[in-house]
Amino acid sequence: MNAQHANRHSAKARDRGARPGRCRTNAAVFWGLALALSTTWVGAAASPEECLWVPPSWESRLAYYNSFDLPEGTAAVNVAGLTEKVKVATGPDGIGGRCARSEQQQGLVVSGDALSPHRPLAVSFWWALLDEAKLDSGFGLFHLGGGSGFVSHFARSGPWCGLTRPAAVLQVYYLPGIANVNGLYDFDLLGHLDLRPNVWHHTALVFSAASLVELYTDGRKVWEVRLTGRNFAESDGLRDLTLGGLHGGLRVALDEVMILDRPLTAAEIGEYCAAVGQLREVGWLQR
Ligand SMILES: [Ca+2]
Repeated sequence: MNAQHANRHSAKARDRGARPGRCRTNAAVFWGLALALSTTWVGAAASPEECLWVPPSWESRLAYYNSFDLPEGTAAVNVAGLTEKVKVATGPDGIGGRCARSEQQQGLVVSGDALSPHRPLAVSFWWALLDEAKLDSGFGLFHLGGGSGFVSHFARSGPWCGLTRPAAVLQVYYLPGIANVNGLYDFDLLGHLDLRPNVWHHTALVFSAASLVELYTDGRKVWEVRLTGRNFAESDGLRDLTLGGLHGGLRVALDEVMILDRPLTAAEIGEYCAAVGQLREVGWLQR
């Protein structure tokens, strides 16, 4: 069955025509090997030619996808109609091909009603620091706001929180009726994650049942919280998403940003990260 799926996907890739040869070849190999690594991939729905790097079982629920490989960093898929609020600069050396590589302390900013976590939502992206992390360093990865409060994932050090090393935090704050969450889940991120410049990591935020927030780093669940007080609501106005670029200090490169209108499971995220990691190790993905 896996071989059959791999062949079907390779045929699809060939039919897509205008894609540059290197990318098309890599994509066919990529998902051929990914299928070999997993027994849970399912057949792909029809998709734009730019979706070659998206796991087949994710494609039909893809609301937004940006690999930063199209001219001017344009999103390949944006069926959610998200507004891109900041023009991202792109550069080489992404996890695959080009990446968002802003020289300013500003990340990717998209906005739209589809981002409200009162509905199922998953955000998957790769990131790498562009600057050397130090003991007083901080950087932002995920910030969903726009209303009265926010959901934010970042690393921070400094006297504001009594921390002497960069700590990893996921906060849910200032949403009336929801108890504030200060998910300080790793007091020494620098000691536990390779934060050297241009080392790529994967992050996924998964929202389900309007009340459960799960955080994954490099394919492994590192934290979760179930809201107390009430669930997320549309009236919270959470519709502005920034990836990278907040909380000062270090610049963050981004690649392969995917937003889905369904939760991703731990198995799906783990398999995706394992496939990408193994293919990079054997040199199939452009470094
Ligand atoms: Ca890319």
